[in-house]
Amino acid sequence: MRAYLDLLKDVMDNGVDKQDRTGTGTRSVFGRQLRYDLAEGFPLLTTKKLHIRSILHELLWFLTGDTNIRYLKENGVSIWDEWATESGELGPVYGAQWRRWKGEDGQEFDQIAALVEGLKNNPDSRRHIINGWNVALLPDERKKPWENAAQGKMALPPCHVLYQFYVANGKLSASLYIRSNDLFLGNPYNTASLAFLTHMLAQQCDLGVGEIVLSIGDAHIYSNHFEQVKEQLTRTPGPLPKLLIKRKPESIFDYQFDDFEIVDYQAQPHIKAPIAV
Ligand code: FFO
Repeated sequence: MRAYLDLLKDVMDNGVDKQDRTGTGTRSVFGRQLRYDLAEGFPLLTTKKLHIRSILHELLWFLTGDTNIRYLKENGVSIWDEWATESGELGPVYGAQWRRWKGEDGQEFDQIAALVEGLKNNPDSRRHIINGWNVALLPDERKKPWENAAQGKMALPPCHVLYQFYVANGKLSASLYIRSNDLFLGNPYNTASLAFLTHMLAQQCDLGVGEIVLSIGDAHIYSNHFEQVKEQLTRTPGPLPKLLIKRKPESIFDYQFDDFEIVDYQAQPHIKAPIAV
């Protein structure tokens, strides 16, 4: 977690002030990498309490292929509310691309099912990839997210664009390319989400867990998060919690919220910050 705090400091000290789509303004650097050895514990930020509920429900929702926020709302999760249409649609975002990528003749590709098959049957493959960047369905950046969604485009293009998995010495590692990363609010969620997914896939494939690697394109701090970042940089990270998965579900699609327990999460108080839309 030290590396995350170092990155925040790097951006504050060396970043360039830039305008952005949301009109908020950011300070940003380009091209950074963070890595976590999952053997050292579950990479949940300890210098600010995170809302694990939101992270886990979001991941389970992606895995169902759903792109309407109804499921999230039913479970008290509001992190996608701002981008959806009035009926809760986000257009063909993550879930749709992961589970139902449409080929030319309308054929649908389930990238997650194919990934699990590949990891089980051909672990040494260098093609264990999940890609969210479906060029045909990218939104028009001049329009609002919900306007794009209403027209069948993605409300937002994927931030976590490309996942690659790697098996060696009986352990599963994951690498994720994030084109644009809101370091104060998004990054801790994205890190934990990738760690959850890696643990789930490893369990399904009877593998141990290795490392997760996050490669970030535009790594930025929104200008209305500067004070919160300064507060966070005064804090010292504590020991990482552990993840307990209480049973082995039939498939990667059968995990439920209550299957997961985070043990010994000792975090410092939450720090509130506004989300840029
Ligand atoms: N938009 C921005 N500006 N930043 C992001 O990281 C993202 N996301 C997706 C899509 N849009 C984004 C949404 N992810 C919060 C955290 C992650 C989000 C959206 C919102 C957030 O407000 N977190 C609060 C607590 C809210 C809660 O969990 O109920 C917090 O951590 O303090 C990137 O994936």
